[in-house]
Amino acid sequence: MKEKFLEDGYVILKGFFPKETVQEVVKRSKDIFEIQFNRFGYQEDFKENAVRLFNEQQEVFINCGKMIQQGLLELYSLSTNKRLIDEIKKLGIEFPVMCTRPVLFFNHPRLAKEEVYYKTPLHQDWPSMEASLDSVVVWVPLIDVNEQNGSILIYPKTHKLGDISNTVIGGFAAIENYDLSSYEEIQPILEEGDIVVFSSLLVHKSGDILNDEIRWSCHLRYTNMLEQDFIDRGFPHPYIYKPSLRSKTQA
Ligand SMILES: O=C(O)CCC(=O)C(=O)O
Ligand SMILES: [Fe+2]
Repeated sequence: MKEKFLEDGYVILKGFFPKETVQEVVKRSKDIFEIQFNRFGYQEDFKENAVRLFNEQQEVFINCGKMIQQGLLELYSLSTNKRLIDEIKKLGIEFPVMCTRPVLFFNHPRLAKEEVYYKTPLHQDWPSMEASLDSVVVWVPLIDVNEQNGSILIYPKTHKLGDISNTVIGGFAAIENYDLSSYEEIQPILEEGDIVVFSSLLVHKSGDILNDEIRWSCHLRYTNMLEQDFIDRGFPHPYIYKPSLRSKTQA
């Protein structure tokens, strides 16, 4: 499997997590939103309530997202799952460390101010991570995904091109005007529990959401502390996490 991973730049592991494990991540995320829906007396289904919160209480909506991103325990459990870490090690990441916080997406056009917030452009993750050259992304759909609800699009073997990003779009190291016509484009059809592990240099983007569903997924990124190039670059970490002290500065 490692040879295929190194050759294609990705591997799909069917049924890797029990369905209940990934369902729980969605449920607990929704529970956080529900607390605010209740506060405002919203009584529609989750999607309608979320759209309403987004339109009427945007800061609260964003804060719910931040709390989930920052520390939803089920999301962290998934990221540190022993079987997952063992699998990553088998792919050659001898000493994996999470080089970004886990990312959780709940994508829907009506839950975003700009397209890039629900649909990532063609990009590579590596330039924004600056992690080891063999660093990996674990893409975990939290619902069944397909071409209707915007499953990820990946371009096998493009990791061998190195860093080909040439612009930044919404924080993503995007690729514009690059001829990828000789590469295959695949959009995996995946069920809850399936995962895709791909090289952080693999070119990918979000699919279009053609139905009206919220597309839930999470993305976990691991660097290899023992990769020589990463060691020689002194373990860069380009992410900034800091408090805003807003209540003081706005007083
Ligand atoms: O979930 C997706 O559609 C793509 C997400 C992604 O590429 C990223 O977060 O870097
Ligand atoms: Fe990405």
